[in-house]
Amino acid sequence: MSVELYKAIIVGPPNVGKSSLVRRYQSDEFRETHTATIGASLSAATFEFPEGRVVLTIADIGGQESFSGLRNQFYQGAHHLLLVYDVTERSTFERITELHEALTKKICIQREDFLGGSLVANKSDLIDEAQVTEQEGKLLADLLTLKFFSTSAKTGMNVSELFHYAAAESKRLRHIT
Ligand SMILES: Nc1nc2c(ncn2[C@@H]2O[C@H](COP(=O)(O)OP(=O)(O)OP(=O)(O)O)[C@@H](O)[C@H]2O)c(=O)[nH]1
Ligand SMILES: [Mg+2]
Repeated sequence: MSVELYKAIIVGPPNVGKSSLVRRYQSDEFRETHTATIGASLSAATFEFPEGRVVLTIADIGGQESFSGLRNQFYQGAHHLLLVYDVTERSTFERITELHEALTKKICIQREDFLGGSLVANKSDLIDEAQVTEQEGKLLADLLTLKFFSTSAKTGMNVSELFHYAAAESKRLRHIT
């Protein structure tokens, strides 16, 4: 059976819930406390497709990192970009466009590959505290040609769909030529 390897990077301002999304997907857990990710944290997830297995490396980049260092080694060779904001903090939504621009410039993908991407509106369980509407999120996703996901690491809403899409889209883009 064939095995294909891809890499997704999960980025966004501090405290938006990047590590929580990965934790929910990998171990179906949620923690109320925030422990800032220092540098990056790597994990891998396996997906079974009719054509074979896909192993997705997930690089969870600490929010501090993405605005100061933009250290190349974390971004190199990425196939899928997961851009996360917190719907209860409008300022995190407002950082997305510049972050998207900086990262797409920075990522050195192999020439035969394409970079896929998702825009992730996290903490969607906090409906009463929302400062960004779903419509605004979808509009921005269309503008940046990203797939939009409204997620909650707390309830698990759309979390497996998100990572499954990253794997499936990486595979699709690889085989497009
Ligand atoms: N209500 C709610 N809280 C969340 C959700 N996701 C994360 N949180 C909380 O938000 C805080 C930050 O979560 P983290 O996953 O550590 O955030 P991060 O984006 O990895 O932060 P950095 O590593 O500093 O960049 C924690 O207190 C989490 O419990 C969510 O979907 N809903
Ligand atoms: Mg983190």
